[in-house]
Amino acid sequence: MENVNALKKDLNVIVMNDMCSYGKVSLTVNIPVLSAFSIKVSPLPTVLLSNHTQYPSFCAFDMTKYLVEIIKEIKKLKVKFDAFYIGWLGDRAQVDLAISIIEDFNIPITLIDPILGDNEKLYSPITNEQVSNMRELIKYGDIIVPNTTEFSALMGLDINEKPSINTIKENIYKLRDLGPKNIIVTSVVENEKVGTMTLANDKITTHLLSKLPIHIPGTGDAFASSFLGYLLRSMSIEEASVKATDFLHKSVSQALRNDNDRTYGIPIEDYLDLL
Ligand code: PXL
Repeated sequence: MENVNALKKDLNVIVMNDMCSYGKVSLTVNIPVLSAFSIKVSPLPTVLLSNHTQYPSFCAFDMTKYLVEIIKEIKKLKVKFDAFYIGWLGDRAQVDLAISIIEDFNIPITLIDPILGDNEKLYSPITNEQVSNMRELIKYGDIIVPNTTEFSALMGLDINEKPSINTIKENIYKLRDLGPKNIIVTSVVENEKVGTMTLANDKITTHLLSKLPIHIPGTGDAFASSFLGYLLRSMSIEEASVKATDFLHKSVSQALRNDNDRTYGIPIEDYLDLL
């Protein structure tokens, strides 16, 4: 990793996301990736699951009532957090909890990964009400990182159809009108390429690399975590977005070459040295 001086500062990130016992997504991706940047992670697990929702069956336990108590105690510690990362939220009460953290903790950066779906489908437990809640929450985001399915869901576009690069360009300012300051759309595809479109500081930049054939769960979590790592290690939003896109591209390319269980997700531990 670059920027050795930037590695010296003590950085704390609080992450509100679900925790799956099996399958490499959400907190089990956030923690190793952010830790690889020497960032301290304080996890707030929103839901405990047996495994992620790409498997045909799973069980899930809502953590709201415990989180309320945990957040009260964390507040007493008066820790200065450098960023607040929000991922998978259960019901409305969890959205309100996230808003209470934003309002009470005075954290300089709020990054929201509006986890709702992928591959032109909402994840099986996600309801239209959760989409509406997320549409409301994103106004608090300094940066939001929807994939193209989440972009369509937030914008009320047909989620069964992958938006073209022109459709994303036409709609990205409208998404910003809902309140988020900066937007990075992931899994953007054009011709034989895949990558990200970033709207930051009023400017759109697109970073596309060679298209990879297979979708693997957890790539959005790895993107958002590495993006935040680079951002906190002093890169601009545009630079951090390019670096995170490159990291994902390299790690997915390698994961495809190896004979991994693709439903499980990227074994991210194997690829931290690519950061
Ligand atoms: O990576 C997104 C994600 C997060 N959390 C859960 C999931 C998924 C994707 O499948 O199932 C529980």
